[in-house]
Amino acid sequence: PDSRDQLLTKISRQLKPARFEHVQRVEATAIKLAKQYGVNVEKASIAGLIHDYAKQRPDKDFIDAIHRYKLDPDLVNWNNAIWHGVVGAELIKTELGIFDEEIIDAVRFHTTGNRYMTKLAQIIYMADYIEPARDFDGVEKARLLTSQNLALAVAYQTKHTLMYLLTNNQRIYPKTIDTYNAWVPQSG
Ligand code: DGI
Ligand code: FE
Ligand code: FE
Ligand code: FE
Repeated sequence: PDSRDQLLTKISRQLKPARFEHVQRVEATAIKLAKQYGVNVEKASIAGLIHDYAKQRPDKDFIDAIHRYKLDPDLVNWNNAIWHGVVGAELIKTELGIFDEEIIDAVRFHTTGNRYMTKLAQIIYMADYIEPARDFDGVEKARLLTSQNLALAVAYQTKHTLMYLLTNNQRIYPKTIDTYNAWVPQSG
């Protein structure tokens, strides 16, 4: 397996500087959360670094991969926001030789979440949302919740992402709704 330095070199070839800096902040945030929540720190580091590996690929690469890996055909109706995690996970296996299912799932679910997420996947989902350069209404609440209760933080992010997408007339990927239904605490 690659050392962290080898991985950094490969990732830096795929990403523009601002995005490369983002993934390093996500890594650092994920490592802190992994220590707090008793998750494998090396996996958190790798997953943080690679989560946006495919973010700057041309659409054609994703369309090709959806066919080549026989992924859900409905994926062709979506866009980079959805592809870079779900399809990016397959590119990572092929191009980086990272096959750890838990790491791959953390990448796969980092944008939409999923009904089932390991602690590692929850950490990557949250670290991406709260890394130090993120600045939006509610980010402080998200940071506090993440430090107190990971599951409630996942619910908080999912709800706020949904509200943001609805407000901006964007389509909702069905898995995002699944995530909401699975993680928002039952009441009444
Ligand atoms: O890649 P990042 O910018 O670090 O962050 P991300 O992967 O969490 O989110 C990428 C984008 O995906 C973000 O602008 C919100 C968008 N997104 C998340 N869920 C959905 C979605 N876009 C659509 N259309 N539908 C969704 O369900
Ligand atoms: Fe992303
Ligand atoms: Fe995210
Ligand atoms: Fe990201």
